[in-house]
Amino acid sequence: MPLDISVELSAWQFGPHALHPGQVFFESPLSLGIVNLRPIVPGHVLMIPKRVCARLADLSAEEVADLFASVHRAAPLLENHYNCSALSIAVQDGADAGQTVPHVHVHILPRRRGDFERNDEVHERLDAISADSACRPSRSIGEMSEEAVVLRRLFQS
Ligand code: AMW
Repeated sequence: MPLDISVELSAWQFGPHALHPGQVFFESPLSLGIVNLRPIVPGHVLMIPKRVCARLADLSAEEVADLFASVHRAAPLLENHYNCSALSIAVQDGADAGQTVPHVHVHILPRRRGDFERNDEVHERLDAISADSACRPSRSIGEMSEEAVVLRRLFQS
């Protein structure tokens, strides 16, 4: 009998959420790149430290360096893959700044001219993530895994 993809166990957590292995598209010594449950734009992904840690200041210097080196590596690959001209790279560090998952995460969003009516709307959309979840339903593991398979290939060349 085939294994139900949705119940496969993962070694990794994103805050309180167990990650499905199919969500991970990038791995470095201390960081992971994961596809997003509810992306705001196509290619909106998250870079996270492997260790569950709520705030940026809680990370070690090695974890910060590895995390941002991972963002630096992924950013141009994503911009090119999504045929975009820019990126929004954002950290909501703490609940009062809009952080909804208590695990440091760097949002990477491929951007293009005119993708939002007002450019700063992207920040409002990031802030509205939990409120938005009713009208922007969570993606299936199958859909996220398909995206991750494609993104993994970007790092192979
Ligand atoms: W925050 O408002 O904490 O800056 O952003 C949380 C991000 O995490 C959102 O982009 C949301 O869609 C995403 N997210 C929440 N739960 C999961 C999950 N289990 N897997 C992947 N992404 C998730």
